[in-house]
Amino acid sequence: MNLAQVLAQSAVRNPEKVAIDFEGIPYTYAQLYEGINKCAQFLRRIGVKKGDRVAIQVPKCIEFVCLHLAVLSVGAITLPLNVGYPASEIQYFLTDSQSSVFVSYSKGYDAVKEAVDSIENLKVVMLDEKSPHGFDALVNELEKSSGDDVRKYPTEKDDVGILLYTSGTTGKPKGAMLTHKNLVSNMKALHEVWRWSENDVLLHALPLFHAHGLSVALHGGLYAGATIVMHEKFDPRRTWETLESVPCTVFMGVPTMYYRLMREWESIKPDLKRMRVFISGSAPLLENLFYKFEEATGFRILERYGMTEALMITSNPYEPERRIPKSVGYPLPGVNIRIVSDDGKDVEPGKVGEVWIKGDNVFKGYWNNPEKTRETFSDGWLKSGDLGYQDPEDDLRLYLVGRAKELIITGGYNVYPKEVENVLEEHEAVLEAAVVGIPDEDFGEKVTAAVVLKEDSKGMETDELIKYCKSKLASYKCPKIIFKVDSLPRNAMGKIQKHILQKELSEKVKEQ
Ligand code: MLC
Repeated sequence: MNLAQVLAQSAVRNPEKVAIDFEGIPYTYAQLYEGINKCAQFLRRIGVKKGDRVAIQVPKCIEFVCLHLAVLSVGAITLPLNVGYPASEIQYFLTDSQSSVFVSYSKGYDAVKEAVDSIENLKVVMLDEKSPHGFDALVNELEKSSGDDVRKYPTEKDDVGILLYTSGTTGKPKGAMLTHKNLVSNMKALHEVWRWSENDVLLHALPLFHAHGLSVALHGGLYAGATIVMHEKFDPRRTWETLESVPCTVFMGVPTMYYRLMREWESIKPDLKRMRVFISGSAPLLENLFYKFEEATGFRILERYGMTEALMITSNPYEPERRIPKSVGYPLPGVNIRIVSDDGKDVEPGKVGEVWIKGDNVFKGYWNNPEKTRETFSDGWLKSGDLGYQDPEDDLRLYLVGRAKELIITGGYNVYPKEVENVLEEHEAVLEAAVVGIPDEDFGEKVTAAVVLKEDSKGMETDELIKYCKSKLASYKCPKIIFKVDSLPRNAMGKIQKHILQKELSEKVKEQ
């Protein structure tokens, strides 16, 4: 089983159809697969073998799609990276994953060059013209390639296809290994539940370096044989205009996108005559946004629940009248869930517990980290860290109510406070730091920090600390606000009381 091969069937069925329209440039399924095959041969030529990790840190572009599916088709593993990651994070991802190839672009490469150069046995492939080994070189290589047949490289269902780094409670991100079986089974389940068809036109405005934009949206659209209209960046006004003018049938976004779409609605009120479904995930969708959106557009947003380690887990039903706010619906075909108490026993239906997951969607484990993998599973069940309950009156419909672990979800990105606290505490002026999520209309939650500064640094401006964080962390992880405090609230055992701090900082934010 190979995801790239499964997707290639769409090219066989409908070669002349537009697969992806990237910023106004159309690529047919035949052209896309020619690109993938040529990239596959290029990868073989530079020595990429089965199981090798190929890290890709480039802005959203058609080359990313071709390279990613080429990596999979030669049995190697794609490691997609946010372009916002600074050098220190990139160095960690490349060394932890022992990647053999790093695909970059000149504008971004300068910022990470020093860190990347220090890594041995790493080939750098540049995706644009400014580098001596730049895009021209790659294109020349591709021109020379005869167009290799992707089906030549057999892959087993449990072979890893994608390595996605997720932030961790202890601070260091961990690489979640997603197998071809995970990717293909989940894609097929969503195809059925969301009634994808080749008549669909998906507006794709999500980043490609996460499960949502990559697996759910890109793979889903290609598997359906649909047309994907791709925008490099999300822009709410342009999204409405495109949904109307193309016209599109499917849109997927995180709640922040829906919030921003609503802010633009009144001034544009597009005609959504061909739209079929708006889907939301990666963060909780607030009830008032669900109703506001329905009132304005006539569409009930279909909310689903997923996580990197299990791809998509549950979904609201497709029938609009059965979509309800606050609930994430029912398990997808082939996915099983349990609601479990602290002692590992199933709770009664209706009672809150941790959501445990089993099925072909569940990942293989964390890269090179058997200990964390063991901690994450119990008897073959993935412990999600999310708290929820199933409604006994409604066929065990799932509701999520919180998290067992400290986690901030900001605009659909996960941030573990520990990672940010570690960075803050490495600063010479900081005695100690604590990070919490403060409710925010736009991002859902806003990363916010409290710091106790050392005696001789009390006069330091917090803006300087934010700037420092941005040099060490992707900007979405950095605190939007940092408060200087004299001490952090602690319990008798000395443990920081995050819920008290969260309340205190929320008040301070309101006062601002
Ligand atoms: C951008 N910024 C963010 C942010 N996105 N800060 C916090 N949280 C975010 N999500 C930073 C920018 O770097 C910038 O910082 C400042 O905030 C303002 O940026 P912006 O222009 O308003 O942001 P924009 O570029 O428009 O991005 C917003 C967004 C984006 C919502 C379009 O965040 C996004 O694409 N989110 C989707 C994330 C996603 O795909 N998650 C899926 C994970 S998979 P500065 O300091 O430079 O000004 C998963 C599984 C599942 O969770 O179930 O799906």
